[in-house]
Amino acid sequence: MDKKNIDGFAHIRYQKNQVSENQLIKNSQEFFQMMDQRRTVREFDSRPVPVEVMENLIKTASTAPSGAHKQPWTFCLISDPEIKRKIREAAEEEEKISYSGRMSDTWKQDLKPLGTNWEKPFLEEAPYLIVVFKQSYGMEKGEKVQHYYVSESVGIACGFLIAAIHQAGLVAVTHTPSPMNFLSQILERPAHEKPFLLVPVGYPKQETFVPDIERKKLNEVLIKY
Ligand code: IYR
Repeated sequence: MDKKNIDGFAHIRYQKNQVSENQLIKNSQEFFQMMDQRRTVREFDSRPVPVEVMENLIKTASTAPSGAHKQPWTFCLISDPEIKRKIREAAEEEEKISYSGRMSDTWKQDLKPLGTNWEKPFLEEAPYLIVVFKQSYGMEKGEKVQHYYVSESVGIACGFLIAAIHQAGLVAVTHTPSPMNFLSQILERPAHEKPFLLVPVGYPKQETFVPDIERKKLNEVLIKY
């Protein structure tokens, strides 16, 4: 029997091969080593990326678990230079205000090691921008549909997206200009969708540098009981 009825709803058999302890260790080590190579990169090469790759990355992000399986996300994929230009212009306008006043001195001090400022050339240089929207509620046939744990769900999908980008061989920067409502206007998104994250994606510039920063050690992030 591959199907089972629970409370009137179909459940299908799920099979995952039993993996040996040694294989578990090998798999988890290899995945960690691969992910540990990921770095946020803010400088992109102009080399184009096939749209099929971008679609695969977004398909992967959309496999994320979500509250009541409502999948409360929309991914806008932008390659149009004119739209990228508009996004850069609007983002820089907000960032200029943020860096010159909205952000506290402590915040700006904390960002010093990352070498960021209000200028965002990557918004035009990256071959693609992915703008992730969270859907506060759904709209189906003109009716409101309730969504649950929206930020958690979309946050997990973004984690999948960032991992998939790295695994494919590309780089990204998770950019959160604040406020981000200009993205709703430029991309003409409906009222139930709110901008969540802006992710420029592409090949890294031939010669690029990233901040010399370290990740916390396991004993700083793990408490075993
Ligand atoms: N949104 C600004 C500032 C910024 C904030 C944090 I927290 C960062 O980790 C990085 C940048 C910007 O993108 O420059």
